Amino acid sequence: MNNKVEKEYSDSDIQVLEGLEAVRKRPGMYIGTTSERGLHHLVWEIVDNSVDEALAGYCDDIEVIIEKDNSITVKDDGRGMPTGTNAKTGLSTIETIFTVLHAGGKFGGGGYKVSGGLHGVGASVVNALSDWLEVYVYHNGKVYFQRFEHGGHPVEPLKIIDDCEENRTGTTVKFKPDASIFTETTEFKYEILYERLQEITFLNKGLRIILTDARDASNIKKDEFLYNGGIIEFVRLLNANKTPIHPDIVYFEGAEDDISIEIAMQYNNTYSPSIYSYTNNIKTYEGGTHEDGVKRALTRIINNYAKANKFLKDNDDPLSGEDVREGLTMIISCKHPDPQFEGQTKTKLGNAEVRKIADDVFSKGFERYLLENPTDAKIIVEKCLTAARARVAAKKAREIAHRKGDLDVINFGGKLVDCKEKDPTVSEIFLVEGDSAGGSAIKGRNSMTQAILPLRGKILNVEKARLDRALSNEEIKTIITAFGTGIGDDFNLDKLRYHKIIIMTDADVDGSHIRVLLLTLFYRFFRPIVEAGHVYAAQPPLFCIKHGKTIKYVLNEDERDEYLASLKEGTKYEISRMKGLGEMDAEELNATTMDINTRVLRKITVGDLMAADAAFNKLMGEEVEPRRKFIEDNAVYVQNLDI
Ligand code: 28G
Repeated sequence: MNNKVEKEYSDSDIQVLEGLEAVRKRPGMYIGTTSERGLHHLVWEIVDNSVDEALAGYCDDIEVIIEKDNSITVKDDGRGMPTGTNAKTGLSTIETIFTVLHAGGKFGGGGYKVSGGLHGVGASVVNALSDWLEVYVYHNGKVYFQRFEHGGHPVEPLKIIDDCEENRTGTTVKFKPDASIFTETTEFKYEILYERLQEITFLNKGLRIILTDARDASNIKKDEFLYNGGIIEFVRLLNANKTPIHPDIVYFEGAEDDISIEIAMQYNNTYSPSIYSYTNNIKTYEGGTHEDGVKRALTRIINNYAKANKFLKDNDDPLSGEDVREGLTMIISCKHPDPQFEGQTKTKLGNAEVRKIADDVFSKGFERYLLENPTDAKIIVEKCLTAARARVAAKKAREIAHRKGDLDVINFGGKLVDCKEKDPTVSEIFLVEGDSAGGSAIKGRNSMTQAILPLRGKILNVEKARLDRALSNEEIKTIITAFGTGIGDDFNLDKLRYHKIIIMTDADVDGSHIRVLLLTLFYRFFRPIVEAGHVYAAQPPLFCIKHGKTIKYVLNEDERDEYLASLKEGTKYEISRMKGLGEMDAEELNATTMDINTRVLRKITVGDLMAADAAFNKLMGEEVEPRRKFIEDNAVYVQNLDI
């Protein structure tokens, strides 16, 4: 009997280490990627546990510190992790949480949990991917402590190392990511932490998070986030460089069973909606039942109000969903004890019961708001009516364009240099930044299969332009015509004329700008093309290495170093930094970025579009100049978008 117990013990011990080893072998499976994004994911895993403690109602202060050595400290003032023994593992609860896979993620016991998507894989994954990790728990007047090293191996069992004030409770976790796993970078970016921690505090009113960057002792950065207005203040920030058309930010909340819904909204004078929804603090990029419920109610309530108050006559067509969302900034936050995440990127809320709850909460509140605020109601309804008129006009314009030219490519200014091939599966179109790069691309292309569309200057910002104006923009018309799919109701993926659409822009600020604009255009008008995997980014190389008769192009510093290291000792070589696209001649451009045998393409994903869309509010002010300045000031941020 005793033997058996002992045997089970060592089995589970081995399992623990195998579990952590599995995480180290395939970190991507647990945190998605070991890039900069994955590195920051470690912080989210730990912070999520503090936020869960806040959601449970026991914690209101969280501190995140980037320490001098690029390690991270997270502190919370919750109840402190339980200090007892775990019956299943025979280890302390704390050691179990940090060494058993998933032990941190799936606690029973109700309450809301931050989980879903990549989140919730738990503290053990962070431990497995850390050089070292320390946990301090303050509880019953004692400080409990345990340290792990080299991917999660406990140095000693949990022990009491000190006394503390009788009433102090909380958890502190310190860790240093393992540089042998995070080979791209182990440097934390203040802006990335800032963005997400601010978002978390918006979504949890009253929660305070303090972020400190202590790496540079002569310049310690510190920000404190605390929003008693919660998502109302989130909407205020999103509308900060826009022009609201009514003074108040409208806010509703309600709950049924354990499911709560909060909505904050305000219309501005732009033409596209900025609606962001969350469930348990996770952004639901793909929407879902909470968003559907609110949207459905919004359309219904505005139509009812417009009819009852004679803005719409009996025979008029009702306002469409798009009409009532034009220029709407809205945050929807749902808290659910058992959220089901669906969709391509697991960011769509699936729980069917939420649709009605969201509809009820919003419609009751909004109906009352319209009745009590007739002046604002009139402004809002009139904006929706204008949107409807523009929609009808745009449809007519589209129909006329259709009939007139049957979408003949030659009709549009002749800027597109088409390929000879008509079979879309082997045809490619390059969207090239600038006329001079466009010229080289035309000379350097394979004219059988490669079409070139030079883009001059800035593509119209489709977020700010209403559909009818966007459709009269030359560059956009040319793109729509060239693709052949049509847009909106007419969209037909089968008519796509090129199965590879390749964005070719410089790796500088202007290039980033054009990429963001193009991705936004795709997000609005051509999402299925991206979903079907037809959109790519060309990757112009950064360096050219010549030795003997060989010319080797490499994309970045790492590849350069790797290639140089692979050369035979004593090999003489010349290395040069590549020029921008516009300065390459046709031959160079072909060899580096266009030739299907040597080029490197990166597939653009729906995730890239989402990132571009989310960045939009940040990147795009009203005027071109401040926008440009913002992008320059935030070049790092734009690069973080990975687009
Ligand atoms: C500082 C960085 C990260 C945490 C707690 C508090 C409790 C806890 C954490 O319990 C197992 C789950 C719920 C009972 C819960 C303490 C209940 C009573 C806790 C953190 C068993 C885990 N007392 N604070 N885990 N519970 N903070 N911060 O990790 O059902 S994790």
